[in-house]
Amino acid sequence: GLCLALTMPTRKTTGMAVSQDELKKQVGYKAVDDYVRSGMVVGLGTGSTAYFAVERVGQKLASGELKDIVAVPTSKRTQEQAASLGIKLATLDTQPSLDVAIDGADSVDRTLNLVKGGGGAHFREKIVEATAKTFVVIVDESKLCDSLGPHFPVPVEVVPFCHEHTARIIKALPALEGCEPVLRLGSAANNKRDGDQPAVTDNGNYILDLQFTKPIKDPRAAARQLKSTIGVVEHGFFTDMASVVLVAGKEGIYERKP
Ligand code: ABF
Repeated sequence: GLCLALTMPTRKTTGMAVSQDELKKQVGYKAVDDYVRSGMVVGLGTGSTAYFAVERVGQKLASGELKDIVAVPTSKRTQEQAASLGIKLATLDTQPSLDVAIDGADSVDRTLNLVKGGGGAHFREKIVEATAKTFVVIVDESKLCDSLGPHFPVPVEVVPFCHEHTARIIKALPALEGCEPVLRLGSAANNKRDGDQPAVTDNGNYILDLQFTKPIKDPRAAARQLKSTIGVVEHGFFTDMASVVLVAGKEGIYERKP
């Protein structure tokens, strides 16, 4: 349920609307301030909101407010950003359990099931975030939706070999009725199709963005059916994973918990 805990009123800036970028910064910083303590092993997410959480960890290490942080990044670009901030990096091979992971999302439904992967990093995000004791999702209000599907196309990472065959199989899955799989072109970091070649993920695979015109009735069934489809590496449904969702709205930041 929605537990409104207005914790930080959005800074009033002469009545001007607070930009989406400012909202992302506020919620990224707040997640680190509220959930990251010295000595923790932290999963660092990917995307323009998670970017600010990474920035905040770097800032607090530099100021001495945080010490002895080990971070596990969820993409090459987060790894580069964290390294540039002097954050000590590790992988799940040496850090099998994380204290906390912080990441963005593309859609958050009423039961806090997520769609992620707009940034093309959902495989590494999911393998990292599944090991975290606490998974903190950071979003601005534009990510909230009544149901998954039409709000944001669901990314699915697939093996390049016979990806058109895999797309046909996905299209016929009962729980994904009506979906239109579209091969992501151009940069893997967004679904804006800014190129004419297939996008390639950090893991060397392709991405199908599943477009929906009708709400997905059962995201958990959709996740199960995708996961058992040969050729699918990982899908963007993150069901029953979020421990808490921090939402940056015009009235301030509030938390939602399952
Ligand atoms: C990442 O956060 C991706 O899974 C998701 O696409 C992204 C949301 O992007 P942004 O925060 O830039 O809106 O974890």
